[in-house]
Order: sequence, then C-alpha cells, then structure tokens
Amino acid sequence: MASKKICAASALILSGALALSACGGGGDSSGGGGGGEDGTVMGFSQVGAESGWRTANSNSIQEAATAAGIDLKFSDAQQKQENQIKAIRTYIQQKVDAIAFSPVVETGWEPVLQEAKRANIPVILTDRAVDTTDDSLYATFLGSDFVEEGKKAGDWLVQNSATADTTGDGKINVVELQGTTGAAPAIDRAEGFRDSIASQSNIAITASQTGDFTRDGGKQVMESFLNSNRGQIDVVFAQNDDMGLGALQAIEAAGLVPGKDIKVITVDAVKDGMQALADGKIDFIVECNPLLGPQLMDLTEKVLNGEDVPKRVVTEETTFTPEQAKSVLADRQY
Ligand code: GZL
Repeated sequence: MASKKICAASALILSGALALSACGGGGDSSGGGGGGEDGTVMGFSQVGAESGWRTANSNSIQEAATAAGIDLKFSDAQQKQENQIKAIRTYIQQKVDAIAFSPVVETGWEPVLQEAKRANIPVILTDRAVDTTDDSLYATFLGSDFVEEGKKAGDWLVQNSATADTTGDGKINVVELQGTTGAAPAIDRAEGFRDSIASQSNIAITASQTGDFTRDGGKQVMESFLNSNRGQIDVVFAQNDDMGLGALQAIEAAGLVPGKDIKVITVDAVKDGMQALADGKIDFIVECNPLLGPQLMDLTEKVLNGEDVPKRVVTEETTFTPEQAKSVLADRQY
C-alpha cells in the first residue's frame, strides 16, 4: 500500500487522473492497491432497490464513478446483510483499492471491516452508519443526519398542530411507518421525531410498525392501522416517501381523503413523493439527498491520495411544503 500512497502522492504533483492511471497498472499488491489497468477500482455494496431514493442513489454512484474514471464493482444486496458481507469479502479477495457501502442495518459489521483493515483496503460508509466504537474501521461516513430529519418532521407537526387534529377530539394521534428494522435512518428518524413532539401533551404516537421502506410495506401496514384505529388517526409519519405513497393507497381505498381526513408527513423528496405533495395528498416532506456519488468519488480519491478527510460528512438538504413542491418539481433530478 505504501507504494500506492507514494505513487498516489506523486499524483498530487502530476495531473491526478493521469498519475493514478499510471499507479493503477502496477499498484502495490501488499494489501489493497491492486487497482485495475486504468486506475482506481472501487467495490460498492448497495442495500438493494427498495425505494425511489435507493434507485436515485445507485444512479448517482454509478454515474459519478464513470465521470471520475473509477472502475466500479457494484452489487445489490436485496436488503440482506449477509449479501453485503459476502460482497465485501469478495472485494477484499479481488484486492480492490477501496470499498464503499451503505450498511442495511447498524450492527454486525466489525468482523468484515476488520478483514478489510487487515487487507489495507480503506472503507467509506455512505448513506447509513454502522454501530462501532472503533472508528479506525472506516475512513469517513458520508450521509444525512437522520435524527435532524426526524426532528424536522416533528417540528412541522408541532407548528401545524392547529390543523392536524383532523378527528376534532382535541388530540393528535400519529401512526408511524418505520423503515427497515435496525437501519440507522429508521432508528434515528424515530428518535428525532419523538424528541420534537415530546413537549406536546396533545400529540401522541398511537401505533408504529416497520414497512421496510417499501411502497407495498407502507400500504399493508397502513391498511392494518386503519382496520384497528379507523376514525382515530389524525397523522401518518412515514419514514420515507415510498411507504407514504403506499399509505396513500390504503387511505384512499378506505374512502378517506389524504391531506384532509389524515395528514401525511414523509421523508426523502423523490419525484413521486413531490408530485403527491404538489397534489395536496402529502402535507410535508423532509428531503434526504440521495445524490452522494460525486462526493463519494471525491472522498475516495482523497483517501487513496493519503489526504486527511473528515470522519463525518453531512449532506445538505431541506424541506418542502406543497407550494414549494409545485415550484421545483419540474427541475428535480430524482
Ligand atoms: C436514507 C436511506 C433510506 C431512504 C429510503 O439515507 O437509507 O433508505 O430514506 C431508503 O427511501 O430505502
């Protein structure tokens, strides 16, 4: 790896891409640095293809790798941790220059990350975090602040509580569609939302269940909530647009009007969600930016060049009301 760093360091003097491609052919084989003939090789393990957000995220990563001249080995884990671990082990055997992945859940990663560390292959976390006390196991973590996203959702509800009591009983009963059990966004969005509404005695979460971040999951869980709590639901907090869109199907199938009979808050701001927001079926969306590809490739090249990078890089994102959605919908990239 040392020769890779020396070689890469020389890249900072020469033009980066040209020098890196020179390094790529004969990179030090002791641990990482086995880059392809044309330069840096990255192994990426993706969660799956469960949502519009994930599709946009995968597209961003693949397009950015092409633009950066990085040879990307990409695998879809179909939302199974064992598939991600297998993919990472394969990348280690292939002696890629760098490994990046979005951990489907927070725990269970230390053994395979230790293996990557022993193989001298830097690991970059994107999108979701891992639960470890040993932060030497990854070079940096690029992704959203999910606790803040949950707080933004709760803050909107608190600020709009006057119109959120749709059942008119003086209380605001919230049902929550949680993301994948054990996933950082599910855990942290739930925490942020609860922190925000904690001081409001008239707001309560009366039901919470995972919809696994999928549209069908959100529909099925919302159907069960409507069957058991009909007439007592004022608000749905869906931890992503896809589950929220599934919930809309269930709400309308029950003869209720979303945005009127039940307020809907979601997270992501993908095009389908933003369209429903513009149509008044969703009331508020907290953005979660999936376009991490360019920053990921930039961070990777900095790490391979031996440059210092921040341990945590938080992506910038905003929130949308129906009026704001109408004004930006045409220009949305995802
Ligand atoms: C958030 C990402 C979540 C999205 C979902 O960064 O991990 O996973 O909010 C996706 O849409 O399935």
